[in-house]
Amino acid sequence: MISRRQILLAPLLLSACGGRDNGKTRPLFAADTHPDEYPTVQALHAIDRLLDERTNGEMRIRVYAGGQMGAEKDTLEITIFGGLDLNRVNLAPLNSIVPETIVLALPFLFRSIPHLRATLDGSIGRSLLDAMSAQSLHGLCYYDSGARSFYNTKRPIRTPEDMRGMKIRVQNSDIYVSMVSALGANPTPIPYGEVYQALVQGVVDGAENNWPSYESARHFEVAKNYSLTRHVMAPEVLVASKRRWDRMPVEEQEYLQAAAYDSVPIMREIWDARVTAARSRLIESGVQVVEDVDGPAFARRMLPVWDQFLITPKMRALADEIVALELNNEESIVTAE
Ligand code: GTR
Repeated sequence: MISRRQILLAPLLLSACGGRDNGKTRPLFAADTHPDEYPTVQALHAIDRLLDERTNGEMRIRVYAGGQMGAEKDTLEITIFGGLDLNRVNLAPLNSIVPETIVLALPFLFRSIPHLRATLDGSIGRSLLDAMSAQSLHGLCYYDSGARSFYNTKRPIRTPEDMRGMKIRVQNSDIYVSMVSALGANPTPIPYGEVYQALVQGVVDGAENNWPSYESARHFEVAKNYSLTRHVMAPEVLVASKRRWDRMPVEEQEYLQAAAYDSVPIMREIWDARVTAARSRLIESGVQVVEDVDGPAFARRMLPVWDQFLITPKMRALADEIVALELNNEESIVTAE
């Protein structure tokens, strides 16, 4: 079925199919659900600057921010069939497309942000990006998304019992649905751009996200109880359409891949500063932060969720490998959240 949005996007999609515009190489089209100042979009602009410098303006990126291209699930489909060249999405909508990615979305998998970053930067991270090529996507890099925590309009959440019966918005991924059900609440998948309205209208009582998204999407204005459950640390991902990737000369592929990798530390710096700033602005604006969350009680409820989603020995081995990953001086590495 062709949607209204796809019809509206038709001219863009058609021009996306060709590599050149009036004899000049046209920019790569990139989508992001966040507004322009958000760290993931800033990372796309950083890639554009790096490409511009390194190729004398031959390779550029045009960023369509703020969800202009639609919800992540839809933009991923467009990327797969080649109508978008680049797409920055959260891992969640990729879970049903590339099942192995579920491993990184397992609740309470990562001990800390340094543990997450070490996993993503190492061979496990790369192997999951490579797994995307079977689904017509080329995984370029990961970006930080911090830790996700629950927030709601009703009451402070300290234990899973406090969530009983609450309607909680989740991302478009089965593991989030199961996770929220296992906590005794009612999961409702809703696209990111519609969550604010759903909170205002009481369609849902709460949602879950990191500090910058909670602030940027203005959910804090309605749902003022933010409980530091830090239940998921699934990252953001930048993917390229494999159709486009495969048509690029090797040299261009190398420029793009290198610029994507080089944008990761740039984004991390922006991210850490943004988390700290968002957190203090939100506390100042009256958000009630619940620090004394019973973490082990939440984690215990997640054991059946792990069993439900680790469906192959390979996925189980990957999760075990991540848990066993040791870091030097992990305690002393300072990150924002
Ligand atoms: C944010 C993420 C978005 C989107 C959003 C959501 O943290 O950056 O890409 O996935 O969460 O909850 O839908």
